[in-house]
Amino acid sequence: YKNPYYASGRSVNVHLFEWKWNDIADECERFLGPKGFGGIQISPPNENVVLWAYNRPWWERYQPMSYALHTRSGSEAEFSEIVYVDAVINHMTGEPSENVGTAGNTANFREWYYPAVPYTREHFNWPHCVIDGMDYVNNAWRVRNCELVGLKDLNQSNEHVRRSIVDFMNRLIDLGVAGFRIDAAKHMWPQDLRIIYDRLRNLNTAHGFPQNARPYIYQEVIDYGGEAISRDEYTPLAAVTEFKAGAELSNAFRGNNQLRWLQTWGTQWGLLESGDALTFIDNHDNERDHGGGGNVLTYKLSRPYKAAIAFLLAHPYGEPQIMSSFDFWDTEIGPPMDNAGNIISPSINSDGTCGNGWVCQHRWRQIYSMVAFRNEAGDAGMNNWWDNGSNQIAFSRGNRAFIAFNNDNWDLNQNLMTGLPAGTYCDVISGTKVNNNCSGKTVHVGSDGRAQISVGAQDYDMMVAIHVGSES
Ligand code: ARE
Ligand code: CA
Repeated sequence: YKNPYYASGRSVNVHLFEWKWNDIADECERFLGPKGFGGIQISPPNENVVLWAYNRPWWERYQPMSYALHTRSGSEAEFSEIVYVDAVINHMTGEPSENVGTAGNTANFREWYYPAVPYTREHFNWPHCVIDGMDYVNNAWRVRNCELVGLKDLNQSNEHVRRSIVDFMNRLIDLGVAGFRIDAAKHMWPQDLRIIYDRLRNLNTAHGFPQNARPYIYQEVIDYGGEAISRDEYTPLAAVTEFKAGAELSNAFRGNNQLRWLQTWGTQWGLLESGDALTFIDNHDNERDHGGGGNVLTYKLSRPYKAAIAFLLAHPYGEPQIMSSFDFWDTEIGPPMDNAGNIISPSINSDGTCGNGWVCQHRWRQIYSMVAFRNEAGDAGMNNWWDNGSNQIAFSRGNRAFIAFNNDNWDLNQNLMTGLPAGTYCDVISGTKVNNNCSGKTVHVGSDGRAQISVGAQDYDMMVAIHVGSES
C-alpha cells in the first residue's frame, strides 16, 4: 500500500480540489501528462448532502449520503483514471439543515437511516457521543467511537459496514483508480482498517497497472505529537500524511528558522520514515484554517510558498503532493459555481495560468518546473550541501540537478559545486528553455562542476534551479 505506481520517470501527486472529472481528463492531456506529474487526488466521488443553507460550501463533500458515484464533479460515466480517491468512510452526513444528496437520495440522520447504502442504526457506534477537544489528548477510544463534528460515526467492526465500504472502494479500483486518501483515518481503529485494505482488489491491469499491484493508500492522521493517538499506529498498514513536513518548511521559509538546519531534513526532524510519508506544504483544510493547524504557507503568500514547495520537491525525502486551490476569501465558500450550484470550469489564460476563480498552483512555472526537476533527479541522493551559516543553502541531486535558495536579506553570490556536467543551463525558476533559448537566468557550469551562483535578495523568487534537462 506504499507504492503509488506512478508511470516511470514521473513523480508528484497534485490535489485538484473540487475539480470536475471532465476538466481533470482535459487537464491531464493538455498539461499534467506533458509536464511529468505522477498522479492526481480528487475530491470525494460519492454522493454527499447538498447544503444550500451554507450556499454549497466545499465541506459538504465530506458528508456522505451514499456510495453512488454522483457529485458536483460528475458521474460514474465521466470518471477518469490514474487518480487517488479521497475516501470518506469514517462517517455519514449528520447535517441538521438539509437531507437531499447530489444523486437525489435522502437520509433521516436523526434515525441513523441512510436507505441508499443502506445503513441503519445498528451500523453506527453506540452509545452516541461527540468528540471534544480534550479527547484528542487523552482518550483514543472516544476519538474513534464518537462523532467527529457531529458526523454520524460508522462502526467499521460491523461486517455489513465493512462490506459496504469494501464494495465501494473495489468499484473504484475496477474503474481504474490507483489508490486512496483515507479521510479521518485517526478516527477509525487500525485493526478494522487493515481488514478493509486487505479485502481490496489489486489495481486494474486493463488500466496499465502491473500484475498484483496493491492500491497506494495514504491515511489522514494529523499528528504533531502529544496526542492519545499516534501516526505510528497507522504506518504498519499503509502510508500516512506527514503534517509536520508542511509545518516545519512553512516555519523555515517564513524566516522563523534558519534554512541551514535543513541539511538534516528527514527523520532527524521527527518526520516519518521517507517511504511512509505523504508530504505537502498545505492541504485543503489547513490552507483555510480548517483543522490541522501548522500555520502553513499558502498561495496567498506566494514567494515563500513557492520556495517551500521547491525545497519539498527538490529534496528526496517523502512522496510529495501539491495543493491546487480555488481562490477563497472566506473559509467556508465552495468552488466557483453558477446560480444553480454547478461548478464552473477553470479557463486557461494565454500565459498558461487559470482563470474563473481557480488558482491552479500546479500551473505556476516555479512549481511545475520543480516537478520536472524531481523527475530528472530520480533516485539520486542529496550531495554537495552548502550553506552560509544562516539562510543561504544549496545542494545537488547526484550529477543530475542542483538548487540554491536565498532567504537572507543580502545577495547570494558564490562559486558552488553543482555536481553537474560542464555546460550552460537554464534556471527553470526564472524562465524556461525553448528551442535552446533560455528566457530566465543562465548558469555556466565549468569542467570542475562548479558554477557562479547568484540569487539577489530582491529577486522575484528566492531560488535558482538547474538540471540535466535544462541544459541549453
Ligand atoms: C461541518 C461544519 C461543522 C458541523 C459538521 C456536521 O463545519 O460545524 O458540525 O459539518 O454538520 C470538513 C470540514 C468540517 C465540516 C466537515 C463535514 O473541515 O468543518 O464540518 O467537512 O462537512 C480533525 C480530524 C481530521 C479532519 C479535521 C478537519 O482528525 O480528520 O478535523 N480532517 C478531515 C478532512 C476535512 C473534513 C473531515 C475530515 C470530515 O480533511 O476536510 O471536515 O470528513 C487537532 C487534531 C486533529 C483534528 C484537529 C481539528 O489538530 O490532532 O485530529 O482534525 O485538531 O479538530
Ligand atoms: Ca469513528
